[in-house]
Amino acid sequence: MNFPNFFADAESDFNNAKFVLFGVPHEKTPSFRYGTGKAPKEIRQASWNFETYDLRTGIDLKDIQVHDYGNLDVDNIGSEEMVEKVKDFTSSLLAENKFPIAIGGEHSITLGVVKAFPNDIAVLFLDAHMDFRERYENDVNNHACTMRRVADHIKRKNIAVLGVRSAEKEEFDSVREFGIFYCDAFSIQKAGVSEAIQKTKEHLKEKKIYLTLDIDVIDPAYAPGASTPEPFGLTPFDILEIIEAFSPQLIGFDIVEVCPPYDNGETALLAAKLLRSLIGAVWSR
Ligand SMILES: [Mn+2]
Repeated sequence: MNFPNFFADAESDFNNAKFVLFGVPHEKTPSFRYGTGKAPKEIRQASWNFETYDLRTGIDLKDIQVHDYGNLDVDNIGSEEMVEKVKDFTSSLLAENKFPIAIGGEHSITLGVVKAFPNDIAVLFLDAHMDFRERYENDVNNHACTMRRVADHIKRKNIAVLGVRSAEKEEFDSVREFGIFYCDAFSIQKAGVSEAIQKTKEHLKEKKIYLTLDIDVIDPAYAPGASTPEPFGLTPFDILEIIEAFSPQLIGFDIVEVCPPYDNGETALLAAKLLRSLIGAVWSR
C-alpha cells in the first residue's frame, strides 16, 4: 500500500509551520551497506501507521504546525556540495524561526545542518560510532568523520556523545585529547540511562542543543535496518528518555543512517515514531 509521500500529520503550510521536516537522501560513502538514500521515503510511509494522539504528552499531533518540505535534491552532487546545500537550506529555515528536522541519508548530512547554527551551540550525538576520523577513504566529509567535522565548527567542550561502543583506538585517543564528553553504551547499561542524562546535563549545562540520532545507537535487535549495525546498543525506551530529558533545550534534530533494504520496515517505523515523539516533546515543553 502507498500512502501520501509526506510525513503523516505534517499538513501545515510553510509559513505557519513551527517545525519543518526535510529529507536529505545523500548516500555517497557507505562502508558496509547501501540503502540510506531510501530512508526519507520509507520513514514518511511508516509515519502513516500511527495515531495522531500522543499518550506521553497528551498532545494531538494534528494540533502541531509541522511542514514537510520534501527532499533536497542531492542526487548528483558530492559530499562537500551536499553539506553547503543543507547548510543554506537550514539557514533559510532558521531565518524564519523554524525548528529544522532533517531525515538522512548518511550521517554526513549533520554537518550541513550544524553549520547553519551559531558556533556556540552544543551538539549531542547518539551514535554507536565515534565518527572521529580526520578523513576516511580520502574524503573529509565521509560519514566516518562527522563528529570530527562538527568539532571543527563548534567548541569541543560543547559536544557530547551517548551510546558509543565502536571506534578505532586512535579515535578514542583523540576524543580524549580533545576533551570531548562521552558515555559509552556499556556504562549506560550498567548505571542506567538516567545517570548518563544527568552527567550530560552537568556537562552541557543550559546550552541550546542540536540533537543528531544515528539509528545505529539503538541495538540491532530493535533497529536492524541500519547501515553499520553494532550489537550492545541502547533501547528505544532509552532514546525516548533522552529526547524528553533534553527537549527543553533542543533547537534542531536529525535522524540518519536508517537503511530500509535490510529489514521488514521495523527500523523506519521506529524512526518515524521517534520523530513524532520528539515533535510532541519539543512542542509541549
Ligand atoms: Mn554510527
